[in-house]
Parts: sequence; structure tokens; C-alpha cells
Amino acid sequence: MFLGGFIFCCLFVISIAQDETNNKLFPEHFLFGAATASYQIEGAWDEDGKGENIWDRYTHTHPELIANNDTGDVACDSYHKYKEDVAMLKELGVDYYRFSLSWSRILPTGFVNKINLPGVTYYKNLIKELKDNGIEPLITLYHWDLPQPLQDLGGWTSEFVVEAFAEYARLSFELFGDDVKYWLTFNEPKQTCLDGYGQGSTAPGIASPGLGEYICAHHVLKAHARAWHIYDQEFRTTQNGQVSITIDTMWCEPATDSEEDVAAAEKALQFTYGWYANAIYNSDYPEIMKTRIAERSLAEGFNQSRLPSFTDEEISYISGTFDYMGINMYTSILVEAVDEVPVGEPNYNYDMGIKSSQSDDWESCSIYWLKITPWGIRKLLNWLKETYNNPAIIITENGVTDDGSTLEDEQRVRFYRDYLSNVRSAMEDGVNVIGYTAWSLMDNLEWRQGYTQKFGLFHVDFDDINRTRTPKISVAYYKKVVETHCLVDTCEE
Ligand code: GBH
Repeated sequence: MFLGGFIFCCLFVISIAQDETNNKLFPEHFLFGAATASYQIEGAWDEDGKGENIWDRYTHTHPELIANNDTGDVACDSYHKYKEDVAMLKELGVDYYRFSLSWSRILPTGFVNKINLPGVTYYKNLIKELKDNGIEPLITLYHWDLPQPLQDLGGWTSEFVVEAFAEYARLSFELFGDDVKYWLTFNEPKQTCLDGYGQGSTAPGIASPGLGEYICAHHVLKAHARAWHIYDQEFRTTQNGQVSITIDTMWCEPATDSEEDVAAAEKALQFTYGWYANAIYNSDYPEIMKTRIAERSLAEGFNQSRLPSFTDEEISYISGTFDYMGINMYTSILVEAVDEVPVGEPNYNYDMGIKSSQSDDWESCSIYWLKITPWGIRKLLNWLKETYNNPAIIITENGVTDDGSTLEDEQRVRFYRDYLSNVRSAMEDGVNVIGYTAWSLMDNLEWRQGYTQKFGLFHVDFDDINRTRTPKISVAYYKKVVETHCLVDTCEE
């Protein structure tokens, strides 16, 4: 009797959970993939002629800033184990693999004066192994690992880097483009600029708040546009691929439905996502950024806005430089309006001028910033559709971390099911989502969190010289989704 009641109750709970999951099939041509990035997986940091990059420098000179003094020196050793990586992708059955090129593995000086052939061969081999297994490469040109010699000249705060990036992009299209249909110029430029050159909290660790991040972003946008135009003019007709950028954002939910909080949430989206996206998908920086930063700059005693401005020619050169839209999304924040911070020191957060928090009701995982908010991705996708005129969207990263204590990562299974369910619902709302990428294929160097955070579908044993990879149970779930295009046991057409 008691047991009967228990079983009844559990079945009831399971069926409720299933009911909430979208049970429509994903369209036949919908693409599923998995992602990594060079510094986080490759290792071989100084092997075969690879040059030093800003993350090599940062982890080697500031070990105290990285959990357990970890480095990417060996990481997942994918430089030697790429065939195992491809075998895991094959096991998942994914349509594509999103990985990034290490600029300094191909160009140790950062410039095209010296091409490092073993580096080129490595990526050629990886691409061939992928194609032989029926997996398309989706390549990110820049996932945060700037060649150190370019940083020594000022990195992303110097104008010359725009042309250096353009030449690196052209060379990459030349070398690999015949086999690549999808490119991304930059991964999450917000982290590059805000953390790297504004707050100084990640490599290269330059703290120039309220200035460095805007100058950096200005060059990143120009460099992205240069690369897109190079592809468009010199490669598109023969290679027939698509080029975009991936910008990350959290969904910004108004803390209340007051007019002020609603406006504050929109402002937060413009300052985080729109900062990069508006120039590309609409034109120029968002009005609200131009106005607020100009006003605060003048009040602070500057003679011009700390936000650099584009010429009309530059505005039209950058506008429209995308063939699809890439987005990375993990979590959400609640946004409240606040009183204007008195003018004082330049600061991006004061320029934005909002208060953000996360609700205690939202489920946590092992990293502090990632609260599980699957409904947020549906709202974000709808906002992107409305704000940027309904582009074709590839979600280029989405995923969750664990602490490595178990291979039975049932939280990750639920995470993928619930986020994908909301993606599918957004598609029913009319959002044109064409692809979804799980972050990450395997556990890897989670930047300043080192190897303590594990975003992988596959577990990697970092104490083992072989860096043995083992599937977590989420592999079985994602594999089934990729195969059936369905999130539940049986789907409707
Ligand atoms: C992505 O970054 C990266 O592209 C990828 O390399 C990385 O491994 C993956 O996601 C997982 O982190 O402290 O509240 O300001 C996600 C970047 C990380 C951006 C946390 C915002 C700080 C939040 N996000 N970050 S907060």
C-alpha cells in the first residue's frame, strides 16, 4: 500500500516533468554540435614552433590568479589526442565541431611573416579527421589567445591589431576554407575587452576601467568587419561558407514590471549585447550607450566621449557583416533601476547604471555565476529576433559545469533538456534558430577557475598522463537528442 503510493507519486512527478518538456521534433536540417577552444584543450603550449600567447604569459607569470595554479600547458593534450576528440564527437553523432585556432600556433609572431607549418598541419589533420567522420568544422578564429608579441605592442587597445587580425583571418581562409562552411571571427569579445582591458581580471590583465574596454571593443568590431569583408570579396564565391561573430549575454529580466525596471533591463541588454551587436546587426553603437557615456565623460572632465565614435563610412562598413548570428547563453540576471551614480572615476558599470542580482529560487550549479534559468533562453531568443530583424541564429555555446565528483551528471541532463525545450519553444514563437552547440565536448581549462570546473559531456582525468576521457551520462542523453531530434521519449512531428 505504502509502496504503491510511493510508485504512483513518483510516476506522477516524472510525467509532470516530461509534460513540461517541448515534445515537437527539431526540424530535419537543424544542426547539433559540441564546442571547445584552443587554449582550453590543446596543451603543447611551446611545442613544434608555437609562439607564446597572452594566456601562456598570464598563467605563467600570475599562477596565484588561477585556481590551483593551473595552466593550459598540457590541458586535454588535444594537440596529440585530436583523434580521440573526433571519436567522441562521432560517438555523440553531432553534425559539427566548434573549435578555435590558436593564432600563435599558426603565426608565432602574430604577423604573417612567419608561418609555423607544424601548426598548420595540426589543424589540417584535425579537419581531415572530422570530414572523414562526417563532421563539419565550425571554426572560431579568436577565442581569447592573442599572440604575446601583439600584446607587447598594445594588443586590442592598439589600432594595428585590426590589420594583423585581418591578415591572420585571410591566411586561415586560404589554408582551411575549402573545407570549412562556418566561421566565427571572435568568441565573446565582451570578455576579451571588459575583463582583459577594462577590469583587468583576465589576460592580459590590463586595468583601465571605463576606457580600455571601449577602445578594445572598437578595434574588435573593426577587425571583425575587415575579416568578414575579406571573406566576402576574396573567398565567398569559391568557398561558399558563412562568417559571423559570437557575442554572449545573460538574459536580463526586469526585477519588477515597473517601467523603470523594464527600461533598466533593456539598457543592460544594450550595454552588454548591443555594445557589439548593434554595429553589426543594425548600425553603430546603441543610442543609449552613445548618450550616457558621452554625458558622463564630459561631466568627468574629458573633452570627448570615452566611447570612441565610428565615421559614417565605418558605420556602413561594419553594418551587415554577418551571414548568421552566433550567441552564447548560460544564465540570467534580474535587473533593477538605480539612482545615477555620482560622476567620479570612469567605469563601465556606472556608465551602464543598473543593479543586477540572481534569485535564490534559481537552481545553482558548482560555479557562482551560473544559475539555471532555461526560460531565459526563450526570452533572449525572442528579444534577439525583435531587436535584430529575425536573423538565422546558431547558439554557439550553452552548458553547465559540475565539480567532477560523479559521472552521473543528472543535473546536466536536465539542463540540456530544459534549455533545448525552451529553444524549441522559441522556434515555435517564430525565432529562426538553425543550430545548437553544447559547451563543452569535454572538461577543460575553465580559465581562472582552472580544472576545478567541469563543463564537459566527457570527463577528462587531468591527473592521468593519458588525459583519459570517459563519457558522463549526459553523453547518452545528448546523443539521443542529436539522433532523434526529440527531447522526450516520443515526439510529435
Ligand atoms: C564562455 O564564457 C567561454 O566562451 C568559454 O571559453 C567558457 O569555458 C565557457 O563559457 C564557460 O564559462 O562574474 O557575474 O561577471 C562564458 C563567460 C563567464 C561570462 C562568467 C560572464 C562572469 C559573470 N561568462 N562571466 S560575472
